[in-house]
Parts: sequence; C-alpha cells; structure tokens
Amino acid sequence: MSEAPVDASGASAAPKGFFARLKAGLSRGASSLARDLQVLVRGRRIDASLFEDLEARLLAADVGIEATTAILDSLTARVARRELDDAEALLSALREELSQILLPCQQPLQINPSARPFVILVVGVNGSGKTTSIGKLAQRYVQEGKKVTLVAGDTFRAAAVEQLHIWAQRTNSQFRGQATGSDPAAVVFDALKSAQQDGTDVLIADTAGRLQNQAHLMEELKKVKRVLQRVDPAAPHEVLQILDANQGQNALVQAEQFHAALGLTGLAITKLDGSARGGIVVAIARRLKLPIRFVGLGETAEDFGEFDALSFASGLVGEVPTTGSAP
Ligand SMILES: Nc1nc2c(ncn2[C@@H]2O[C@H](COP(=O)(O)OP(=O)(O)O)[C@@H](O)[C@H]2O)c(=O)[nH]1
Ligand SMILES: [Mg+2]
Repeated sequence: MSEAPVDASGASAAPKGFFARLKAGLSRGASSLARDLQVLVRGRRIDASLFEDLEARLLAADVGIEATTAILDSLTARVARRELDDAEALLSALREELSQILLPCQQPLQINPSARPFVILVVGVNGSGKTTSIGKLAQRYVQEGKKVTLVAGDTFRAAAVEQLHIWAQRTNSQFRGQATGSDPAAVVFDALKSAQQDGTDVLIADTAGRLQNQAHLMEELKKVKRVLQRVDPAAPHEVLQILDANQGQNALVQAEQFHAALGLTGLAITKLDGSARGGIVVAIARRLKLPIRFVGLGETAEDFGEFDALSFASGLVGEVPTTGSAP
C-alpha cells in the first residue's frame, strides 16, 4: 500500500484512489444498493412495480424507512411532473436525492489553530473503531506538522491502553496513559493540563465503549467532558462519535443515545469496506444532521478520508449515465 500523500494545504489530502475504493466498498455488500441497480432499472418503465422494487432495495441497503419514504415521495413527485422519462433518469434523480440528504453533513473537521490544544473527545461503543480511527487521525495531523498527544481514556482494559500506545509510537505522537482501572476523568485532566504546557496542537482522547451498563458509560463520558471543560472551558472542541456501518440501524440508535447524553459535534463512520450497507449513512444524515467528518475503509491509516457527499451518493447508486438528466 502506498503512502498517503499530503498536499501543501494539508487538510483534505485524501489518498489517491480513496474514493474509487469507497465506491468499490459500497458496491461489494450482498445487499448493496449499487449492485444490480442498473440491472434492476434497465429497460423498465417507471411504474408502481419499479418503485416497489426500488423501495425494497433502499430498505435492504439500510437507508431506513424515514429516508426511503422521503426519497420515494420526492421521486414520485418528479415523475408526476414528467421530469423523469426513463429508468436511467430515475437513477440519476435518486443519486441527486441522496446527495441532497448527505450534502449538509459534509463539514470537514477544522482544527482551530487558536485552540491550543484542540481537544477531540472520541466516543462510541466497543469495537466501533475508536482506537483505530484515533491512530488514523494522529497520522493525518502529524503529517500536517502538528504536535499530537493521544490520551488513553479507555482505562477499562489493559489491551486498550497498549493498542493506543502502539498507534502513538507508529505515528510519532505523544502518549499519555495511566494504569488500567484509573479514573478516565483524572487521566484526561492530567493529560490536558500538561498538553497546555508542552505545545501540543491536537489532543485526542480515547474512551471506553463498554462498562457495567450503558447508563454507567454515559455518566463516565459526561464526567470526562466536564473535567476537560474545567481545564479549558472551550474543550472538548470536538466530540466525535465513531460508528460501525455494519451495525446498520443500530448505529443510528447509538448515535441518538450518545448525542442526547454528550452533544456530539461530529461523526466518523467506519468499516464501509466490508459487508456494510452504506445506506445507513443516509439514514443517519437525515435523522441527525450532524457533520460526518470521516469515513473508514479499512484498518490502515490510508483507509481513512474526509466524507464527500457526492462521491458517497455515486458510490451508493453506482455509475449512472449522466446524459440529459440534470434539471
Ligand atoms: N475493515 C475495517 N476494520 C476496521 C475499520 N476501523 C477499525 N477496524 C477494525 O475494527 C476492530 C475494532 O477497532 P478498535 O479501534 O479497536 O475499536 P474500539 O473498540 O472502538 O476502540 C479492529 O480490529 C480494527 O482493526 C475499518 O474502517 N474497516
Ligand atoms: Mg479501543
């Protein structure tokens, strides 16, 4: 795998081919939307039976009932206005509908240089990809010339601390951690205090994804947030939830719960390379309207890029002949 290039402007330097791989990933799953969508519509008239098939396909791809209904209503209205005269035009219109839902969520994470350090609190359930995503973020910011500190706020498992430590070494980031079982709030408190003194530009705090129960986890995360605010009233500057796309509609439920408890400011959606049905991103975008900062396509640092609504919509629908469908 080649190194992720970073251009002079830094921030939005997605690895070459990232979007091609995103599209490949989105069209791989057995219930993917893109797969066979062309075949589904080819040569067919736009009628009730085609809409039924399309609805089934959207639901199977995890777009969810709410977004699916909105999309089909809008497409139905366009058909009634005779704006769409063949099935290919319908697919183009579908891609536009998806883009319109996704576009408001395309808001890249900007590291405000006057916030020093800029604090990113990373949350999400166990296995969603928090620690891996933190490693990828660290790589990105170190390559941009920033001084990065990683904080092991997941003190629940020894392996979690060690995994973050390895990412810190691999990315030339600074590491702050304490013994397993320490109070995570104390760990992040100490880390932010020293980061204010040592010239850290970006401090990224890992957290646990599972405790005795959900309520306990939320209380702990709220406490971590409060403690950060005590050191710097503007911190955390980003509360980033990592969601595993494989979790489907459950990812949406998780995001709602974490948002209610913590006030999320951004999302990253991982594992879009696997069997995930990327439609969940549409469901999340429509319901929560939160910035989707990043998408993850694999386990290495290169497999991580900023969310791009139009690429994502094309990835979901597949290639659509672009002739003559634009209004
Ligand atoms: N295929 C794939 N695997 C991922 C991705 N992100 C994370 N993983 C894997 O998911 C597993 C859980 O990730 P981890 O970062 O430990 O999750 P955490 O419990 O939330 O910290 C690990 O095996 C990661 O390598 C991704 O975008 N694609
Ligand atoms: Mg972890």
